[in-house]
Amino acid sequence: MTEKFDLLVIHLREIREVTEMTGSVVEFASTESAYLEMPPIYLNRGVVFKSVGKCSVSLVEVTRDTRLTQDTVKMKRLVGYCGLILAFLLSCTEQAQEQRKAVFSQGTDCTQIKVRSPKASSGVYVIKPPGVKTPFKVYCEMRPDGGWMVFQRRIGEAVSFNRKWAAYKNGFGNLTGDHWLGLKRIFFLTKQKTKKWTMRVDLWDHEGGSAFAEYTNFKLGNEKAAFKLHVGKYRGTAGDAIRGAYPGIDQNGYGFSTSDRDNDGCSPCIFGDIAEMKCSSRRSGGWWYSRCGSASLNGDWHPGGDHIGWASGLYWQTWKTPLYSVKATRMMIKSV
Ligand SMILES: [Ca+2]
Repeated sequence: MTEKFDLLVIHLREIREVTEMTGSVVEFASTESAYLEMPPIYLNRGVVFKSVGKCSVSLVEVTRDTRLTQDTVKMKRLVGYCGLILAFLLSCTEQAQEQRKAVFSQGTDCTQIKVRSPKASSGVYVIKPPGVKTPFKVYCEMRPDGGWMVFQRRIGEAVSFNRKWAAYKNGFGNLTGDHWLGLKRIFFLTKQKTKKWTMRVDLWDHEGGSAFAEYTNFKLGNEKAAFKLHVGKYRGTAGDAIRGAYPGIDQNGYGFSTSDRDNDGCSPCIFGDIAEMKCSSRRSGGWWYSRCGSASLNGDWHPGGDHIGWASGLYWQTWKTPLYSVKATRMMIKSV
């Protein structure tokens, strides 16, 4: 059996060797990858999927507004063309099709993968939550208490978190290092009515210490609701900074804010002699700021020795002062 795809269009500076592919993603020898979906055609970089067998690939170079007339290819008008555009006509063997099914069934989330394979190790997996069209890669932290899907990690300054709404919505960074998985994906996972989710925050300081906070019944609202944060009961050693170090700054129930999307409840907020309109301006990264609140883990990362005194740092005010920027953070969820 030959499976035919209509068309794949990607932006590349040069032709790369195709190393892996799935039904919807092709991975190249470099870090680029591209989604294949009809319609629409859309592009992605830095998200890679596991190999699902060998596929024959024939390259067809096309230019803007060119229409291919081959019977298996329908060229859509290319909008926003820049750089070299290549079209790949792909066909896979039946064997590849079988392998693809195997890869696609890695699970609906990290928790399910861990239940199915109790010895599974931490690492990058492909998941496909119900109702999500395109599977995506996530980092699963496999622990004795379950498989957790990491949606935020800070370990250094390799990736800037000073980004706008679209980036926080769609995700950025490297799954095995600093990254933000994307509000859209977290929303799709946690909106499932058949499951509840526990969210865990891990924090590490510069002196070798660590602390955690766990919340039951974690979920996000949709984009219209600004991905509103919802958490249930707290337990942990870091304190409940989501609800705040003092009354009136509860982040539970608050929408997400970025420098270009203000849902922080300050218009302005008065802190001593400072009137603040946008919590994200001093704290840089996006967060569920609630009158700025007392947790902020998407600000600027600061190295040890230079980690005290920043309003822009990574802080969890029920554990350390807001002027103490922690060394590393991790946020993750598991289904229960
Ligand atoms: Ca505001």
